[in-house]
Amino acid sequence: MMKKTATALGLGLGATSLLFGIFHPEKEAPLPFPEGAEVCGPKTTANAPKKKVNFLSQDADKKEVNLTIVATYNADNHGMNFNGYSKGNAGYQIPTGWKVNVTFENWSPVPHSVVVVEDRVTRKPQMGQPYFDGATTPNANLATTPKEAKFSFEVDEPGDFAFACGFPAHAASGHWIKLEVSDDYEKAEFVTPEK
Ligand SMILES: [Cu+2]
Repeated sequence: MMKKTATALGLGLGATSLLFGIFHPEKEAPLPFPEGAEVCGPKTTANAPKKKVNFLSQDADKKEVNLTIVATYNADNHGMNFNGYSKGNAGYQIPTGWKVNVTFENWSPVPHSVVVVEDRVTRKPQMGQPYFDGATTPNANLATTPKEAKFSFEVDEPGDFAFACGFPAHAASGHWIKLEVSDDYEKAEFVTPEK
């Protein structure tokens, strides 16, 4: 517990900056603090996204789902996260045969991208080509992806896949979330450890 004195607060913030300086690979980049946020402790402020995003909307009759996938949504995994999650600890479940429209955003000055691969590929240093036709931001493996990109693809086969960052070694460092495709799902869902 931090004492509520100016000195203790100053020391606490100093120590926090020092930690970020050492462990945060994007220390050149401004952290995604929400504007006007009160600094009341490093954990909450560092992990707060700069704005709330709707990660999923769908039309079950049309068998179509719209996803918003944000790289560096918050400070999780040193910014190497999608929608605040990393290492496959959250992800999308989508019924087989649906059309998937992705809006990708990168909120970090560090290059990131997204490409759909089989989940085991996330352990490799390079992601290679997308598993489904068109399921990638442009030039994902060269990390020249723009700040915002849209793409669509069809999940025409069930299986365990991943939305992975194509920047070399990022996926192996945990920059991926799950994409599970199954005939058993009746609708699409964004599943997190909290629900
Ligand atoms: Cu990345």
